[in-house]
Amino acid sequence: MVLTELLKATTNRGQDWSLVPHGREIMDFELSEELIAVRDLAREFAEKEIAPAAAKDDREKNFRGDLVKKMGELGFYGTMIPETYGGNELGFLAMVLITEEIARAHSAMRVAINMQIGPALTLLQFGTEEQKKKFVPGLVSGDTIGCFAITESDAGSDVAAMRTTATRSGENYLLNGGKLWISNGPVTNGGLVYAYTDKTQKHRGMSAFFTDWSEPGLTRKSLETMGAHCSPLGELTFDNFRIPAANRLGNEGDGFKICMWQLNQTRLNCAAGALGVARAAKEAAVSYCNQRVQFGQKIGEFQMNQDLIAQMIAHEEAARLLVYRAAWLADQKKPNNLETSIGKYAAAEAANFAADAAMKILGAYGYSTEFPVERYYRDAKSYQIVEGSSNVQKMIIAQDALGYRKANRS
Ligand code: GRA
Repeated sequence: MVLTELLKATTNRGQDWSLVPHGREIMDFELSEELIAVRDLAREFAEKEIAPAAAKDDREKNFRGDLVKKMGELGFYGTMIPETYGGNELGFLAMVLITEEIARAHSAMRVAINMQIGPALTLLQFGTEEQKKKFVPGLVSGDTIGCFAITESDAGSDVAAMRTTATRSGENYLLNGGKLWISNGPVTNGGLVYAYTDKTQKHRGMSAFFTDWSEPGLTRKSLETMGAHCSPLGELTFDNFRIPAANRLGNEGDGFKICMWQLNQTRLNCAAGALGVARAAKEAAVSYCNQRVQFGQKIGEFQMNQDLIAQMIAHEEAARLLVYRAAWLADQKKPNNLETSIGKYAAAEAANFAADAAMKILGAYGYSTEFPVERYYRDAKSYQIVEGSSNVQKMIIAQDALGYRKANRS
């Protein structure tokens, strides 16, 4: 009775309440036709163009610049960017759907999306009109190979511990120091870099810059890692590396907040990538369970394997809902830092659970480098490390709950 009155009071549509059980807008878990079409396009591209070469590309550590360009032509980097700058404004949820499909085929190719959208979105949010016109379209089309340089040898989770400095010299800044573990570092020709313009100020002394990396004073070194082999990773060293003052984003001292804002967007891409790996590992495990016969029966009939499959699915589905919620909030322009951290944490853990479970189910075929599960296992690990480790996400979530520091600040 009370609820009936409440429903009547919260709607003025005058439905016949006896026939309409909910009587007002209900939560909607369906994707729109538009988003389904976006997802299907990305799936088709990933299955036809990325998946067939994934094992070879991983083994040979190929950087697939051709595929990076094709994804740009398809509009995959433009979903949060207005048409004026070459985008399509399909939204954050569209980005998440595309990213999951790409990562399901080959996780390393997902990184490429993040390297384009990270700088593009940050320029859009904090850049001048001139900076946006000059730099965003190239990132959206894939003509510019993007990156964002935050991490240093002694500054990983603790971003404010970075030591790179940017000293004003006439119409330029001179950068000194270095960045480590920078995705696309060896190949980028346009990205963000964060440095201290005033080291005495800690968080408030950091500034953000966009550079085409073409000036002298930059040394690049390629780095090797366990997974994500097709995503070139590098160390950048700056010796009086020049960046025009006109390329600074915001004011001097805005860098830390710009960086935190940027990480909140790019974390969502990582979360979506982790969903793709979780799904790929689960699909491999289910398919193998239905083929492999041991002790006279399909191994899917063993309850211990059913236990793993059920847990994989529950973790993956829960993470997907959380990631979709964060993306939906972003599309509604509502605060979503907390929800993004929850989604990123859940998806990274789901990917690792799934890769580990798939390895157990496939046994030697999982461990073998001739089959993809060992690649999922290696690539899944990255999601517990990049864009704020699982521990950083847990810290953000717990400290928000405990009232120590609010997650939704921007
Ligand atoms: O009081 P105030 O005015 O000085 O401001 C403080 C705070 O309000 C100040 O920063 C502000 N702030 C924010 N402002 C807006 C903090 N967070 C935000 C925010 N979200 N929005 C200092 O705040 P604090 O809380 O004292 O900062 P902290 O303790 O130094 O750091 C916080 C934290 C640990 C969360 C942060 O450093 C962090 O996120 N660390 C993780 C670093 C990370 O994610 N790195 C990723 C590197 S890039 C990468 O992994 C590439 C992967 C590529 C791929 O695979 O796609």
